[in-house]
Amino acid sequence: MKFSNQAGLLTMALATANAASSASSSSSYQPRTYSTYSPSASQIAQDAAKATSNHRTSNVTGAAANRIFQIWLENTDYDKAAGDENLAWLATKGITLDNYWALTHPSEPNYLASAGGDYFSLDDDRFITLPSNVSTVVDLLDTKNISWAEYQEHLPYTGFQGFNYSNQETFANDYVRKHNPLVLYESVTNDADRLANIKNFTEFYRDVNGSTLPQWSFITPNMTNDGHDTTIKVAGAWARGFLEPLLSNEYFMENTLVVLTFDENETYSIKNKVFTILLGGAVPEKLHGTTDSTYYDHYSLLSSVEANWNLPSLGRHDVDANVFQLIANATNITNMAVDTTYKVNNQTYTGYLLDDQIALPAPNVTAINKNGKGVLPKIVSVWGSEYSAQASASYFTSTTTTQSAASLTDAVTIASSDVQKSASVTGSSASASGSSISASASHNLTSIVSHGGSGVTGLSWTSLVALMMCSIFA
Ligand SMILES: *[C@@H]1O[C@H](CO)[C@@H](O)[C@H](O)[C@H]1NC(C)=O
Ligand SMILES: *[C@@H]1O[C@H](CO)[C@@H](O)[C@H](O)[C@H]1NC(C)=O
Ligand SMILES: *[C@@H]1O[C@H](CO)[C@@H](O)[C@H](O)[C@H]1NC(C)=O
Ligand SMILES: *[C@@H]1O[C@H](CO)[C@@H](O)[C@H](O)[C@H]1NC(C)=O
Ligand SMILES: *[C@@H]1O[C@H](CO)[C@@H](O)[C@H](O)[C@H]1NC(C)=O
Ligand SMILES: *[C@@H]1O[C@H](CO)[C@@H](O)[C@H](O)[C@H]1NC(C)=O
Ligand SMILES: *[C@@H]1O[C@H](CO)[C@@H](O)[C@H](O)[C@H]1NC(C)=O
Ligand SMILES: *[C@@H]1O[C@H](CO)[C@@H](O)[C@H](O)[C@H]1NC(C)=O
Ligand SMILES: *[C@@H]1O[C@H](CO)[C@@H](O)[C@H](O)[C@H]1NC(C)=O
Ligand SMILES: *[C@@H]1O[C@H](CO)[C@@H](O)[C@H](O)[C@H]1NC(C)=O
Ligand SMILES: *[C@@H]1O[C@H](CO)[C@@H](O)[C@H](O)[C@H]1NC(C)=O
Ligand SMILES: CC(=O)N[C@H]1CO[C@H](CO)[C@@H](O)[C@@H]1O
Repeated sequence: MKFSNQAGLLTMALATANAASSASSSSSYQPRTYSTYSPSASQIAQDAAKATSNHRTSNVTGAAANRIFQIWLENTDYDKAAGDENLAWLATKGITLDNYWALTHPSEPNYLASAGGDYFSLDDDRFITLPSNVSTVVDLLDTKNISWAEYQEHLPYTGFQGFNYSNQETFANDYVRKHNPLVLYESVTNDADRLANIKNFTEFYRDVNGSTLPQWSFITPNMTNDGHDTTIKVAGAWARGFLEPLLSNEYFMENTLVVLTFDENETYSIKNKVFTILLGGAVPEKLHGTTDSTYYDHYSLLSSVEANWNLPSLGRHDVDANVFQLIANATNITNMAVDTTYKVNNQTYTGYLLDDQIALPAPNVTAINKNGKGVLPKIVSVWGSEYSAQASASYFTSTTTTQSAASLTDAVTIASSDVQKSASVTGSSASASGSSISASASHNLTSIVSHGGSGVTGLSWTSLVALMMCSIFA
């Protein structure tokens, strides 16, 4: 979606709100601005000389794995990926997750959500940052000194925060910020020591060879290798070429769980399910070549990390996301069955990053995650009163409805996790007690925004309610 569409949405929503109600306070409208930091190659070369890299390791024992590494490929429909010969080969070395879902379109919101437990209503790939009071998975890992790093192919230097770094000969897309989840959060980028963990592939091989791999990492191949600017054939060949030697590297393999996934499905009109494989030494050989059909989505990457190391939560969608069965089995966690009949996950809910009048959603500071832990104490102290304010302003949290999702106007596009997502418009983003409660609590805040195409579709009366609610918070 182009920015003009968001502006269009805002104007349209405001016009409707003004016409309908004096509760709308357009005077509080403050456009948010973001950096567009895109340094030149010569500036980058200068800054590179000053960059320092951490090479930290640790060995905090997890329930099912001592390392969890994720590798993200790009924009490929499930069947196309499953049909690729190299990915099919990799599948014989691990467990295929055939009911794993991306969250929305396009790329950046999916990456954003994988680190922070929400995509905050982002529906494009622009330069955004989340303020320093929004926590991520690294705040959780740090509670136990579990080492972490990111490896971004062709990141020009450790800690680079620019928008892109293109191939300096062809100027083709190479490294892009939108595929780098942690760099989107000021809680990471404001801290020089954390930035020193945001590294490139040269540093990855240094860590493999020097036995300094971290226990959590996020690995992004460049725009050629991840399939974004190429094809699934290229991405599949890259994935096998990258992983095959590692799968026989004893140091790399030991107690390691690798999650190979895709950010999103390519075709927007179909279900946004993505091909995902679990690999590595943490996967018992007897499960090689098997399929796990439990419902997962990108939030499972957070809930599984929390369960594996018995960590507190972010109080967002990480709280009740299903945990990879491998880890759930080791921690006696029961996963939820999720009805995907009406699920598409191809549209973004209205909220913070789409509408400058909507406040940052507070995490649910009272939530308990799948492994029975509360929210990270630091988050509770920062967000506690904001959560109470948002929750009490949300009259809808105490009302219930017998309407099923399917009977609502927008219902075909709303399945349980979409409905939960919509709750975060006013901050009640997560519920440990399952989807039904948050679903019944939040229908009135559900508004759906279309991607791509021309103009805005699906804007409903419910978004008006959302807008009125936010003028209360503004
Ligand atoms: C980590 O500790 C486990 C025991 O919990 C041990 O088996 C393993 O070799 C250690 N791994 C590393 C990389 O030190
Ligand atoms: C983490 O490391 C810091 C400094 O290295 C230390 O002070 C702290 O006690 C450690 N915390 C845990 C939970 O091990
Ligand atoms: C990777 O990062 C290191 C450390 O900042 C830098 O020296 C190196 O040039 C980078 N390598 C590539 C291939 O970009
Ligand atoms: C970033 O991308 C733009 C547009 O493609 C390109 O002109 C520019 O050279 C790139 N910047 C770097 C540092 O590669
Ligand atoms: C991406 O990385 C590969 C090496 O892994 C390299 O051959 C290719 O040229 C890179 N893509 C771009 C656009 O630089
Ligand atoms: C989302 O998927 C539904 C169902 O296939 C389709 O009707 C709708 O047009 C899609 N939306 C977008 C923005 O592609
Ligand atoms: C989890 O446990 C169930 C029941 O014992 C078993 O069938 C399944 O294979 C296990 N799954 C994994 C991924 O370990
Ligand atoms: C899981 O349940 C089994 C059987 O009740 C018990 O033996 C085991 O200790 C439990 N494991 C954990 C991690 O709670
Ligand atoms: C927050 O989580 C608690 C505990 O599960 C739940 O009872 C409550 O309904 C949630 N709050 C909201 C606003 O969803
Ligand atoms: C979080 O930070 C943003 C941006 O500075 C601010 O608008 C918001 O009020 C803060 N929220 C809390 C609960 O601190
Ligand atoms: C949603 O709003 C409608 C119209 O204002 C109201 O009748 C209904 O009770 C509300 N439902 C919930 C769940 O709050
Ligand atoms: C074209 C294609 O393969 N798209 C896939 C996207 O994901 C859904 C699953 O929800 C598959 O059914 C489609 O095949």
